[in-house]
Amino acid sequence: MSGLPFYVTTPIYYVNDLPHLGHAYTTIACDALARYKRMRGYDVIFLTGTDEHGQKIERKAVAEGHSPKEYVDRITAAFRDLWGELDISNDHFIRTTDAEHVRAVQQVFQKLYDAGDIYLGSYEGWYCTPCEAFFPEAQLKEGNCPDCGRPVERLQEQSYFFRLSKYGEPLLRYIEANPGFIQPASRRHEMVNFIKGGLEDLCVSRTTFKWGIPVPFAPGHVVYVWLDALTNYLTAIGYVDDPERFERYWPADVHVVGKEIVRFHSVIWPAVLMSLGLPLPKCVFGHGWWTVEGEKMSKSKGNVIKPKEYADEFGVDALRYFVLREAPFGQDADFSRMSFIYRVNADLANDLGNLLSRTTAMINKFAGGVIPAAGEWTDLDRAIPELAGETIEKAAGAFDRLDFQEGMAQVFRLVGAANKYVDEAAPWLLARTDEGRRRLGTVLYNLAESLRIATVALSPVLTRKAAEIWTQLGLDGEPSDAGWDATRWGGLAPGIRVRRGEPVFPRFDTKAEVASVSAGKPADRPADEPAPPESDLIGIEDFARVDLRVATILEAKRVSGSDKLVKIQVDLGQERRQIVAGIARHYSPEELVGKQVVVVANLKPATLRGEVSNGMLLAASTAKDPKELSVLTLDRPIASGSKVK
Ligand code: ME8
Repeated sequence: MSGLPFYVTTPIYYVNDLPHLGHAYTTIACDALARYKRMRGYDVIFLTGTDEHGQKIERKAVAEGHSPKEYVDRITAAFRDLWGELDISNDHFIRTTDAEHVRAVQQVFQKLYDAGDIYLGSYEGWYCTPCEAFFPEAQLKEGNCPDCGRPVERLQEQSYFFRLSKYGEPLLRYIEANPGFIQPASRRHEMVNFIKGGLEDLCVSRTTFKWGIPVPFAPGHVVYVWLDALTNYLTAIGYVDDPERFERYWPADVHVVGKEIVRFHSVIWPAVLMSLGLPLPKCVFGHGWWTVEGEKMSKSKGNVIKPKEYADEFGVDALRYFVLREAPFGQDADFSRMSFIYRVNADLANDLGNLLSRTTAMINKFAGGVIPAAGEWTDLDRAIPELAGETIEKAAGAFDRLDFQEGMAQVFRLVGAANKYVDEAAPWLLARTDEGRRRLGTVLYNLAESLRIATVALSPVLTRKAAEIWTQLGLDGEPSDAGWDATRWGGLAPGIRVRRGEPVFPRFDTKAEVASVSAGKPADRPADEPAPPESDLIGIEDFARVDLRVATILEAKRVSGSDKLVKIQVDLGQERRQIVAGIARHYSPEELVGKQVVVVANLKPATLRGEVSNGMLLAASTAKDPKELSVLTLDRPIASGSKVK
C-alpha cells in the first residue's frame, strides 16, 4: 500500500450486552477519522472488535443457559451487524477468542515474565466484576466500586503480578516529553495526578474462573482480562506471525476510548509496552460520555438508546452527523430525541438540503440544467471561493485534531454563506437584465462549486447522503473517491448536467416539539396579546416607555436543541446581558458577533428553552415569507448603551 500508515482503534467492546449509543459513538468517530485519513492518502488500518473473556461474561452466559462461546458468538454478531448498518469501514474486526489473539496474549505474558516484570504473589482485595478491576480499600466509595458504584467482592487468591510500580517515573517522563500522548489536556492532568499518587503492582492472573486465556506456564491461571484486551491492538496487525506488517503499523496513531478507560490505556498499557520494549501509541484520546436527557444511560432506567432504531427512523447519515456535531469530542454530551430532530432539521434539511435544492432548481431554470462557466465577478462573488478555502483548511485542521464538531461547523459556515449568497446575489433578478446575465454564470457556478466542496468534506460523516448530493450535482463516482484534494476550488467542470431529484434530507415532523418551544419565537407577538387596530395611534409618551438601546454583540451561540434560537451576550454600556433571539435560521452565530444592534432593554425577562432572555433584539421580517428576516443594525458605530429614540 502506498501512503503513510495510519492506525486507529476503538476499544474492543465487552459482549456482556448489546451495543448502544455509546459504542456507536466511538465507532462512528473512528470511522469518520479513518475515512478522512484515507481521503488524505493515508494507508489506514481501522480496528474494532470485541472483548470476550472474563468472569462477567462467563456469569452472564451461564445465567442465560449457554456456554460462554455460544453466548459471545451471538453478541459479537450483533456488534458486527450494527457496524454494517452504520457504514463502519473497519479494516479488521478482532475477537479476543481468535486463536491468533490467544497466541499473542500468551507470548506477551511470557515476555513480561522473562523480562522479570511478572512475579507470583497473593492477592487479597476488593474486586468489581462488572469493571473487571481490583481496588484498594481506600479507593472504595461507601464500600462500593469507585467507578460504577456497584458492590465489590473480597477476593483472596494466588496471582501473578505485573510490576507496574516500576514504571511510574518513566511514564511521567514520557507524558511530559510527549504532550500529545494523552488528549484532551484535561485527561492528561488527571493521569499525571493519578501516577504521582503512586502506582501499585497489578494483578494479572486469576484462578477463580476459567473463561480466559490460560497463562502459558501456570495451569489453573487465566490472564487478567485487561491485559488480554489491550493486547488486541498488537494482535490485529500481525504481532505473532507477520513482523513486516507489525513493523509498518505499530505504534498506533490513536487509540480512541471513552474517558473511563483512559487510565487503562495511558498507564497500564504503556507500562506493558515499555516492558516489551515496544514504542508507545502516539495518542490516547479520551472522549466524553453521552447521557440521555441528563441521566446516565442504563438498562435499569430503561433509557438505553439503540442506534439502529435512530438509523432506521432518521437515516444513518443523520445519526452519524448528530453524534459528531452535537458536542466537542472530548466533552460529555446529552442525547434527546428532540435535540436530535432539531439539529438534523436545522443543519441537514434547512441548510445543506435547501442549498442543494435551490442550486439545482436555479441551474435548471436559468442555465438549462447545465452548470455554467463563470462570467463577470463582483466582490460578493469573490468572497465565496475565498471562504471555501478558509473553511476547508480549518475543517481539515479540526478533523486532524479529532475535533469533529468544529470540522463540521466550518463546512457548514460555507453552506450558510452560500445560502446567504443566494439571497444577496438574487439570481432571479440577474436573469432579467443583460448586465445581470453576465454575472449569473458566476453566481450559479459558485453555488454548485461550494456545494461540491462541502460534500467532499462531509463525506467521511455523511456516508450515503454525500453520494446522493454528488449525483444530483451531475457528478460521477463517489465524493470520497475524489479524495480530499477535490476540496480545492475550481474542480467542478462547467458543462455538467445536474440531476435534480427528491429532497436529500427530508424534514422530520416536530409538531409536538415545536408546540413546546413556539413561545421561543421572540419575533412573534405572544398569542394572548391582542393586535392593536391599525388606526390606533400612540402618543410619544407611549413610545418613550420602550427603552431602546444600542447593544454590541460580544458572543453568540446556538441554543442546544433548538434550530431557531441563538443565545447572545451583549454589551449595553453599563452592563452585559444575555438575550435569546429566534434568528438562528437566518444568521450564523459567527456573523452576529461584533454587530451593533438595537434591543428593547426594559422587557420583562423570559426563559426560552431553559435560557434566560433579558431583553429583545429588533429585527424586520415580512409577513409573506418567514424565511426573510433582517436584524436592525446601525448606520455608523456608536457607544454601546446609547439610547435609541
Ligand atoms: O470498557 N458515552 O468495554 P465496554 C460514550 N472491553 N461512550 C460510551 C458510553 C457512553 N455513555 N458507554 C460506552 C470496555 N461507551 C473494555 C475495553 S479496550 C482494550 C477494552 C463507549 O463495552 C466508550 O468508547 O464497556 C467506552 O470506552 C466503551 O464504549 C466501553 O465499552
